[in-house]
Amino acid sequence: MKTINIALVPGDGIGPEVVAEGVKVLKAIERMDEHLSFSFTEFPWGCEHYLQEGKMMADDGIEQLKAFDAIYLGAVGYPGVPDHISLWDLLLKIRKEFDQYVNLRPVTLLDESLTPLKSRTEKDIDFLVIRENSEGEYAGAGDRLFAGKPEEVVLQTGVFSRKGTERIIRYAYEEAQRTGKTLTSVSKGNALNYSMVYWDEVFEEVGMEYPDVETYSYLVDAASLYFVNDPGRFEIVVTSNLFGDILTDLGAALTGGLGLATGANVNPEKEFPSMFEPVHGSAPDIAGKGLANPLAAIWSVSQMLDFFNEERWGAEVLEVIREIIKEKDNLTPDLGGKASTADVGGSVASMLES
Ligand code: GGG
Repeated sequence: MKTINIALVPGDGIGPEVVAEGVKVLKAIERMDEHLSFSFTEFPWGCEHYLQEGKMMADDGIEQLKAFDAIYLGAVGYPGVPDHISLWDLLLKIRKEFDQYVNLRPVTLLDESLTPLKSRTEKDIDFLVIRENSEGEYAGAGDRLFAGKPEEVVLQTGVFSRKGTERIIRYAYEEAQRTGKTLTSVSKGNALNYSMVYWDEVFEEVGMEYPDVETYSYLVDAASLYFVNDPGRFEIVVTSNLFGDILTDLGAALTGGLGLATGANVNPEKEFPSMFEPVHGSAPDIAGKGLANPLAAIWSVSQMLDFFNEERWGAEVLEVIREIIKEKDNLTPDLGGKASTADVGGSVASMLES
């Protein structure tokens, strides 16, 4: 029997509602697969914890999480707690402490009714963004000098180390080689004349080791335009932390919105737990109303299953999500339906079991 030990960090707002549906799906799989089980341990960390204790997670939170195979996170952020605190002291802290340097964000259209792009079908929008997830523009390096004075200066430094840049680009080449897909690097070397020139150099240098991989290189502004005008040209995209964060929200807009955008924060060496999460935030305006779309959180369960070499289940979960979208009669309001968060999660679980 294989057991995957999962730390649940439902977090804030709609986080607990969508995580509950992902757990429902995992429990359904457990009922069907006598060789696979999941253990769940919940941690009540997030903004409420911050308002009561003055911190987003326990002091030894990272130590506690180390014992798990995976972390399943809902959402972070809530009014009353500055966004940079909720992000840095929980989500980004976990990514950094566990060296989850690869962020896998699929941009995959599951049904053509979901895209605002005219005449685009599922085969036109189906690619993977591999986002650098440990440094770059989100390194947290900077300073605020002369605060409140007329000469105030604020610095936010992008950090592109040899190790960090090379390993994400190498990961992307490996993925392109394994799948036989093209690889596109997105950067901005014309304006960011240190960091992105370096990124482009490393992309070319590492590429020498993968002569069979077909590559393209675009500036981020051009790539944004192509995402909308000609998404079919992308198969695998590798890009920096900030560009990946922004481009994948654009990707979400092309494929049904944030209710369908998933992300895996991966430590490929499995030295530390990896973390699986919907890309969306805590959406406080709809929290507690049963309106949140749980499909992104359920899709992240599919990514989790893939990561633990349970690709058959990963693919089945994604297939059921696709079926539910195509059937249209069991969707949350963001996708034009009337179903509740729990209805949708329950349908995924029962369709898997049927
Ligand atoms: N579901 C996780 C969440 O709450 N994300 C909010 C967010 O702003 N994430 C930024 C990032 O992924 O870097």
